[in-house]
Amino acid sequence: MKTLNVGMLGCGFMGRTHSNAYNQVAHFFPDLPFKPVLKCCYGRPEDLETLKKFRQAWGYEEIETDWHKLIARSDIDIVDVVAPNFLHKEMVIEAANAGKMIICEKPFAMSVAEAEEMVEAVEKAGVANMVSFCYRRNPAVSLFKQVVDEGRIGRPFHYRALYLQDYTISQKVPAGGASLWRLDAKVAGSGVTGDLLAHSIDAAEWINGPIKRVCAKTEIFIKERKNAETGEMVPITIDDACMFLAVFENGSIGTFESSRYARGRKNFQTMELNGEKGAVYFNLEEPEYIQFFRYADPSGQKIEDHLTGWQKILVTNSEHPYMSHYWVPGTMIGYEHYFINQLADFLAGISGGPECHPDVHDALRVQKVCDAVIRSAKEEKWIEI
Ligand code: SOE
Repeated sequence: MKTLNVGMLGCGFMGRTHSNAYNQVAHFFPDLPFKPVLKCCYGRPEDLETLKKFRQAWGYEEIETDWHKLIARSDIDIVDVVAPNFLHKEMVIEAANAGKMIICEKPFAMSVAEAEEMVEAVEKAGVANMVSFCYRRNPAVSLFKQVVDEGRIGRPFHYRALYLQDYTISQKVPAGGASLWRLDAKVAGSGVTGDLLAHSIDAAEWINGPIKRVCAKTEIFIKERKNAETGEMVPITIDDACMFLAVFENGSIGTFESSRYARGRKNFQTMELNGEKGAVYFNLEEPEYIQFFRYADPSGQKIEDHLTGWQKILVTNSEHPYMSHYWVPGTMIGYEHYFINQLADFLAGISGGPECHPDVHDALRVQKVCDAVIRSAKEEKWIEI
């Protein structure tokens, strides 16, 4: 087994999900020829106490408060970027120039222009890379794609995606600091479009192919918030909510909706595809199921009318994606396993297995759709991707 030394750039929520994956991956995917070693983690000097606790909790050998130094170390193999969005570009480019393998959290970049520069640097360096759109690695979402790829939906007509949360409804929620940097446009780039809809767009393009054009409406419900770090009232410019219509290259049409003001919804994510021969539905609040409506087999043979109906498939059999690596059929896995699965796919990719996606090119595609959505809302017109 070859060791792979990891340098983690960030020590927040995503730092935890990624660190757990490095610690767990060899337990569940023992055939992979790599053993990740949590070598060093980075946090800002002002977050030193958090960084020390993070190191202790996940078992990093060392800490670093200057990320340039961490990237420059000759003993680091993988640079894992889980810092706030505005840092992704610099970190990814510097890591590529240093010849490191790169794993980067979504949204990949703040804009298409940034993403293009990052792709160019990664291409030039020829380093292995993956962008973390973790929900693809939910076994039920993977089965959703498999069912579509097997031709069981037939000609697709409608793609429908929701991604709803409600944690910013109160005026008292500040902008900036800890996880609330997501409300600060300078740090996050966009609001729900980059933070939430990027997941929905990635899944949609993976399952249903490229989006051709979009028409969007965004809204900011609370226009001013206190900045958590300075205490000053600051204007809010990120999109609190976003809805858009999409036309896919395969001729189907889609609707996407996202909000942080959907009272009662915490991390509510659904996707549905309706086609000529069938339909598939996924809801993250029932993460181990897909629902499948069978109207006709891929051959065109119609199901007898009295036997048609929605089937709720429990995706825990060892024949289902990823599940043979876990427990016995009928037992569940959770959110953290999506990160373990994606890391396993990345490690399989660098050891001669199937090429790992989403890579920086797929992430650039998502960025193009996100930028087009924001532009469409601003200009109040359809935008071609
Ligand atoms: C925001 O609240 C957030 O943490 C996103 O940044 C993640 O990408 C999403 O999966 C869960 O919600």
